[in-house]
Amino acid sequence: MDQDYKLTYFNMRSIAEPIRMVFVVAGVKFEDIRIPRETWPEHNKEKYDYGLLPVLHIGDKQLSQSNAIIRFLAKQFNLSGSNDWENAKIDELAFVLSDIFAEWRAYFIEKDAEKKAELKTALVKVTVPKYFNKVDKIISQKNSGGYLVGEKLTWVDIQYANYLDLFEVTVGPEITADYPNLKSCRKLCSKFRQLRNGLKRGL
Ligand SMILES: N[C@@H](CCC(=O)N[C@@H](CS)C(=O)NCC(=O)O)C(=O)O
Repeated sequence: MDQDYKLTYFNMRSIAEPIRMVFVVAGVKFEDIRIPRETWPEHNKEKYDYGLLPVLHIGDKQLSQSNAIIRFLAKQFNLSGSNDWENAKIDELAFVLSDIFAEWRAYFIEKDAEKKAELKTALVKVTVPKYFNKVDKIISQKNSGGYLVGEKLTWVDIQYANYLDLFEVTVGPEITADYPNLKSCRKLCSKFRQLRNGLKRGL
């Protein structure tokens, strides 16, 4: 019998979208529960272990923390690395993205126009190059058929496909312009829009 997966988050992409995409890529049905942000204050948060989303329910079990959820599902759906070393390199690249995401988030939620412009410059000119120059070089030196780690699609390809797109949409195309290998390594990208079209909307 199929598992009964329910993923609960807000009606946004953010940290839940790669998890949703893992389901879509794996062709596994899930219930995509989206709580309107404005109803969250009245919501019964106690039913979630830490009062935070996303949460994955499988029957009466629940799993919190987006990174734990995506790793668990990737393992279930054969979207992990082929050995411990590949899984460690996948984690390394995922943590790179988490570091960038933390600064992107500060930029994204900033309301003051002047501060926002400063955060954008720091993000595009300092933080992103610090990491992506290296990731771009790693990819250019490996002959992997276009995957970030190993020789098959893994969840970190899905993470990068999602976040590169999110950064471009919310910051501007300049944020990824200098990383051609990273961009071309978006193995999923030709199918990316199509995959996202399979999901509900929400930035
Ligand atoms: N490290 C956690 C972060 C979870 C988190 O902070 N979720 C936010 C949305 S992105 C949330 O539920 N906020 C609601 C609140 O703080 O009441 C993860 O990756 O799942």
